[in-house]
Amino acid sequence: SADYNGTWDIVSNDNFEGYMVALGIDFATRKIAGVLKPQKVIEQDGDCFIIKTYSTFRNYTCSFKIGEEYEEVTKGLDNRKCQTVVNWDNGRLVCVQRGEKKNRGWTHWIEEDKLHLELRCEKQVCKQVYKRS
Ligand code: RET
Repeated sequence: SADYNGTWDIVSNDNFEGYMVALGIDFATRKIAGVLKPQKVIEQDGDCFIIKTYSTFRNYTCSFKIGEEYEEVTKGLDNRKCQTVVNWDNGRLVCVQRGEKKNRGWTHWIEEDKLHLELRCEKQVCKQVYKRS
């Protein structure tokens, strides 16, 4: 299926504010985070992933193996603990982050050499698109 490896630069970021509000991120942090142009560096080795989100303000790394639930601490985001699992769905990476927040998770997919990311929390959906760096 899809090859996620590479460095990806954000080109659009729709409703990141709504997503951050749903996570309970404070006003000052949201104002800073809302204007960032994050970059993703993805290292994929079969079913093992390391996904790094870099920005001038804060970075976030997660690493996982498909189908293996792990405890994720969303350090520097909303600082919660989630029971997280990522599965394949027709080339898409579908993540469920079980914890205090309902309907929390994300989906990554590649379409026409663009990396798409949908971030979900409660009733909010943030949609980001990245191009190859
Ligand atoms: C930043 C800056 C500080 C505030 C917030 C951030 C959001 C990061 C997010 C990362 C998502 C990563 C994913 C990785 C996939 O494996 C940019 C670190 C809120 C939402 C989905």
